Amino acid sequence: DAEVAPSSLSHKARYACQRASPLVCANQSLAEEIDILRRARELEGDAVGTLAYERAVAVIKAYPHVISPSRLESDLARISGIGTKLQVKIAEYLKKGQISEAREILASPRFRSLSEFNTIYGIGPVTARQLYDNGMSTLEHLDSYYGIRAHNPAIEEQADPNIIESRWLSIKGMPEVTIQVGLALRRDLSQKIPREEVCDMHAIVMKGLESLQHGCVSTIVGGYRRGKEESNDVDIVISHQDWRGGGEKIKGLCTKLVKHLYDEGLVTHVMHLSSFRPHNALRTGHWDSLEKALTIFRLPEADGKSRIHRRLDLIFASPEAYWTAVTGWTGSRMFERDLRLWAKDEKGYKFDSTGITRRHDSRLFYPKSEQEVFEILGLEWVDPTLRNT
Ligand code: DGT
Ligand code: MG
Repeated sequence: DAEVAPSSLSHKARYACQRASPLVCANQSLAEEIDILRRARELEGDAVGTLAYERAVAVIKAYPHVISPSRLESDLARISGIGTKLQVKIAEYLKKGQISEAREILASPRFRSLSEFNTIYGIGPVTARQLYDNGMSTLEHLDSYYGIRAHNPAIEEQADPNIIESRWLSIKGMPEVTIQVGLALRRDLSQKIPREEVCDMHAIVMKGLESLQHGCVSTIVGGYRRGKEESNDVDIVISHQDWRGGGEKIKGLCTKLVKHLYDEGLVTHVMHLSSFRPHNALRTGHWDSLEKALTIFRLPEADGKSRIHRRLDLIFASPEAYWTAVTGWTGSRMFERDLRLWAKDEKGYKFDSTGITRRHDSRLFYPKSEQEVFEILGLEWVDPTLRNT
């Protein structure tokens, strides 16, 4: 057996946030095969099917033994989330080493196009289907539809600092501009980011931040924190070390940092920039929201070689929301979903990246560490590297 889970975390637990899900599991290729079935449902907009297969993949990712036909029958089949239909598919996999439905999906022209479209920044399943249903099947079709030429400096570079304000405004609420940038930069953005480059990006961002505001703290979250060797983007949660008054030092800093990085030529595009949402019924009087910037970033040239564009997400939290933001942005998506469900259905709390609220008396909690987030929610600690559910 490949991995041994800490004894307190049972693979049979109902919620993904109670289980240990390593990056590479004991049944990795089976999990990947079933993930193809999930992908197909996701791309077709079948929310129920997507969730069912996502849960199935999550159960398999936490299952600590190599699955055999007898284990399937005597053990795995008894775990909630593995229904009869899925047992048949797993049995087929154990017999033939593949699932015929997965092979059919991979061979389907529609699936191929939707998958490829969905790799473009700004194109989700709904847009992908709309484009395909309008007769487009290749990225070249999308290029001509969105007016992307082979070389399009206006989109590839936002070279003129004077246009940044208008460019920000025009991008906000204009998904087609995001898609244009996504298409123009796809050769860069489709390449995965090695851990070392994630660290270089983080260091340079924090250097810029220190010049604007002394004493900020940060954590690289997302897949990087879960131990992934290569990431699709870089996600950084930022706050201030001062527990009292730190919130004031963080307010507005997101926009300032993005402008600074833009002026330095590091941020090339700003895809989305949001500030605090002041109203939150459950969290009045609490600085309850996060500032967020979704950007395209490029490291400075090294040894005369230019670097490629990367996606960089910056999330600013007040000190009291820092650890819930770190927890909420570490992922995986399934882990986060079950964390919210667990908090709500089992504990009577509302959990999200902006904080923890007890529902019956609206009491707010300000965890001072990520361990404390788990303690408040009544959960065993799950190391980030075991949240790959
Ligand atoms: P990748 O694809 O290598 O970047 O993998 P991840 O796991 O880093 O995926 P990513 O970057 O899409 O998301 C990181 C985590 O942050 C994920 O668990 C979901 C969460 N997340 C993403 N977008 C949002 C958002 O808009 N709001 C909140 N609260 N969480 C988000
Ligand atoms: Mg990420």
